[in-house]
Amino acid sequence: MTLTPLSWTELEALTDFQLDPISGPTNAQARLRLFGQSESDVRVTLYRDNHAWCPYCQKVWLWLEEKQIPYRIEKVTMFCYGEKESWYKRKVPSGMLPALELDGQIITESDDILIALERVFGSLGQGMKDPRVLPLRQLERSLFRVWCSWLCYPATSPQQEQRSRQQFIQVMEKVEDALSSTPGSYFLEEFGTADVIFTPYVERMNASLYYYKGYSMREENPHFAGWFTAMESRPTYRGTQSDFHTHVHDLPPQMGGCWENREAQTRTQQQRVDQGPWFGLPDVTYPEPQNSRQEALHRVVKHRANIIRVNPADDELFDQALRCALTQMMTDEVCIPPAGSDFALRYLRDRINVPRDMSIYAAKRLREALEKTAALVGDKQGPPIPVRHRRDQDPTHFATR
Ligand SMILES: N[C@@H](CCC(=O)N[C@@H](CS)C(=O)NCC(=O)O)C(=O)O
Repeated sequence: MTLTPLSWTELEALTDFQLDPISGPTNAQARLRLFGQSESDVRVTLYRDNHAWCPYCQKVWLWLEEKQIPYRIEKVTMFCYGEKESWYKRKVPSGMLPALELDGQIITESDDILIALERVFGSLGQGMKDPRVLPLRQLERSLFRVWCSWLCYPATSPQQEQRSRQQFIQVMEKVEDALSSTPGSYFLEEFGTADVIFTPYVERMNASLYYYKGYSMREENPHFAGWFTAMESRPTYRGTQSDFHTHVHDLPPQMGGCWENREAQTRTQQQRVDQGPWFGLPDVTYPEPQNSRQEALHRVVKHRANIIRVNPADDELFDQALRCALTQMMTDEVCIPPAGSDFALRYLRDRINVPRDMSIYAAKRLREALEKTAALVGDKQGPPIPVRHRRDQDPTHFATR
């Protein structure tokens, strides 16, 4: 059956999604986290990026969530998305993130932040300076270096590309050895600091190597796959987890460029990340929650005015097209959008940011509905996603009006 798009009021009635940002599960929208304690117990403020993307912030975020330390969150703009807030530059002149205020004292550098937090609140499993954690921290940095030299520098020859790949795989074998040397899935006997330290960059490696190099880190490395699955069993990690699409398009401006190889596998995987199907990608393997559509709908309904305003298409045309996509997502019925709205729907499809806007499965549902609806009227892609900056995601377009 073909439907006319539901009205915003009708759409709103189809979602009862609710999230308590303060006391509910880990989420990117919170400005305060209490874990059952009172506001007067808060000793910590985390200054983090608006986009919930910064890997060093994710490390501290995950640690605070795992330890259930009450904290406030202040969000700051990263350079590649927009202007850095002047109040933050007065506090931290370099503008770098994360920073942490602990009992009124500002600390920068994510490792120093974790060490300072450990001193006050105790360590998460084995701590930053534990003799078993130190070599794992070094291994994480080695993996980071070989990842950067493979991904972020153009290969001058196919042989050099091959060498960089081999160097990455060799360090990855050490990660596999480390993970297989303990009985459980984590780096040490119990989940702890070492797992938190590895999380942000291996998540970004998994995404970027899949997309730019045709290499599926999660599918090629069984112990790493087991570790990832164990991480995904933790609601804390799920709340911070991003998807392939967000990472592969956020990384180039942050890293100064990501270089793809020319393999057919790479092309296929790029097509899949950019245009779907998004379900089944190795960015997530835990089962989809039942309310992912409701979550996506709730988030769009809440921010619809800004979403429509920043879209390059005419507001009225896009309003109707967007309601068509949401109608399709909620009813599974075909809803034909206005002619010429294909590029506008794909503009939004390409700019859903996980976990800033919504969780990973909600984003897959929304990307899918936008693409299916766009395909009914054409194959025009949205404007290309910039690679030198992401000012198309400038938070001032969303926050201040
Ligand atoms: N060594 C620092 C690195 C922090 C860092 O590189 N932060 C980046 C974001 S991932 C940053 O703040 N860049 C400035 C900006 O993008 O605004 C740490 O561990 O905290």
